[in-house]
This record gives sequence, structure tokens and C-alpha cells, in this order.
Amino acid sequence: MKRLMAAATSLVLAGSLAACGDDKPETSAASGDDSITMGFAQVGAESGWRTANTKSVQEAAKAAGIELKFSDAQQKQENQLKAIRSFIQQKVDVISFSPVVETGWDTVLMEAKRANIPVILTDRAVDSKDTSLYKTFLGSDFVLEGKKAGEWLVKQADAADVNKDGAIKVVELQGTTGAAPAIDRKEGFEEAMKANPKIAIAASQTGDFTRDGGKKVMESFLKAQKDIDVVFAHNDDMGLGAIEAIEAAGKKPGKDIQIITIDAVKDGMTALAEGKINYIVECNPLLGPQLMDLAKKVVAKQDVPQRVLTEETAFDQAAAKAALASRQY
Ligand code: GYE
Repeated sequence: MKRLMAAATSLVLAGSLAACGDDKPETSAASGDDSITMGFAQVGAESGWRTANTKSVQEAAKAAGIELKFSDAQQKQENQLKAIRSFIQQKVDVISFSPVVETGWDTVLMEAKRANIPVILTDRAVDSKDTSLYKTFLGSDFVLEGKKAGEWLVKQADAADVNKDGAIKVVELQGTTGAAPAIDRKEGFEEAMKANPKIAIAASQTGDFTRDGGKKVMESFLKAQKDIDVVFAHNDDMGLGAIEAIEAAGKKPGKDIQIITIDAVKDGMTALAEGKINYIVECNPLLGPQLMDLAKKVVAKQDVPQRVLTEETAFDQAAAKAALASRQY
């Protein structure tokens, strides 16, 4: 809410700045040549979701005739900061990025603002008091995703009490520490699970959104915790890593331990169709076309909404089987 209200102020501010004139030296857009150059600082290549997101951005840029300068930060904020500064130096028309973590962006965003280069946040949000530092934020409602995961568990609580001891013991595989989807998905899940006091999180640790990270953390959970009923993984890849760890420990994923994940990429959906994952909340990575539309608008100094949400659903086994054939990613 805080973020939204501040963002609303930013829109007003951005509008009045544009009305006062713009001292940016001739941009390609302003000089009549309407080709647009976008600098895009991606998080990395940590997951199937990310791969699909990158492909969507690259294909949509091509289709929109936008020249894309693409940089991969390998999940490191310092690399993203460098990439953004280099985009500013190159005087691109618009910068877009998916912030690895929420905090620590004000200085570089101020530099972009001073250079009159509009910034579009995509996929992940920043936690900044000054939301005039970016034009819009395109992406999912991660709190809602976590909530949907928790609500499903509340509904299935009896079935999820695999050990039949009256307590539903959950272990949580968190996304990258400090990243918006990790913070928000945890918050949404915890809010929903309050509806059933039998559900408790026994252990929670980051697996950095990777398959390998999920596998390693699950291995240590399996050693340290008895009678785990449920894994809540903040993305499919960590859930897929957990499946490997559970199988290596001689247990059946989906039966001896239930698994809930978020994303709904093909590998996750396949595991769901096979019964190794029990439920997946969708997070749509195909943000490219909407991002390019927004880019054209902000470069043309048109108003854009301060928050653009993506539509999402959720899948159980039957729904995964039905959706798999036409799944693009
Ligand atoms: O869920 C995960 C990826 O920011 C929504 O990042 C994205 C998350 C996604 O690594 O798979």
C-alpha cells in the first residue's frame, strides 16, 4: 500500500516534470528518428522462469522494433548497478530492470533521473521511498501468489497431514534473500496459513531460486527434521531440487511429502502431472510485449499507470495435465 501510494505521487510528479520541459539533449525519439534503444538489466539465468522471461523480452523487443541492450547480472546487485550506469552513459532512451533485491537502488535511479532517462521496473519491485525514481512497475502480485499457495494448503490440510499426527509440518525453501518475490511470497503464505493453527513452518531457508540450492537445503532439512509433511518452495526450480533430495532419501515426493511451488514452468507442470508436485501457483514470465508497449509510451512522454499487474492462475494435477500440451515455456 505504502508503495502504491508513493507510486501515485510519482505519476503526478513525472507529469509535472514533463510539462515543465525536458532538458535532455536530443534523444533519438526527440530528434524525429523514432527508433528506441532500451537497456535491460536482467537478474540472471537462475530458473526456468527467468529463461522464459528473457526470451519473451528479447522476442518482444525485436517484434516492436526496439533495439535491446541486454545484460545478465548473474544474481548480483553490483553487476546490475554497473549495467545501469553503463546504459546511462550510452544515453539509451529507456532503462528497464528486474531488481535482484529490493533495497539499495536510490542512488543509481537518481542518476538515471538526472540524465532524463525513464526507468521501468519489471517483474520485481524496489523498496524505495521516492517512487518518482521510476515510471511504472510491471509484474505479478507476489503476496497474492503466496496467499494462494497457503489457501490451498489450508483447504487440503487433512490430506497434507501425511504423518497423521495432527500437525502439518511445513519446510520452506525461500527465494533469494531480500528479493521482492521471496519477501512477499513468504508474507502471503504465512497470512493464509493462520486460518489453520495446525499448520506451522518448522524450518525456512534460502535456496536462491535455483534447483541446486533447493536440493541442498532440502537435504539438510531432511537430516535435521523428522516428519516433514509439506514443502513450500518459492519457485518450481527449488521444488524440483527438493524432489531429487526427497527421492535420494528414499521417500516419494508428492505422497510421503507434499510439495507446493510457484511459477508453473514446463518442468514444474510435468512434475505436477506426474504427481511429484501437488500444487503450483502460476507466475507469468511473458512480460515482454507489455514491457515494450510501456517503453514506447514512456519514451513518448505519455501517461502510464504506476502499477501494471499480470493475470495469473493456479494448477492442480488435472489442470496441469490439461495445460501441459500448450505450455510455451
Ligand atoms: O518466480 C523465480 C525467478 O522474480 C518472479 O524469479 C521472479 C522469480 C521467479 O528466479 O523462478
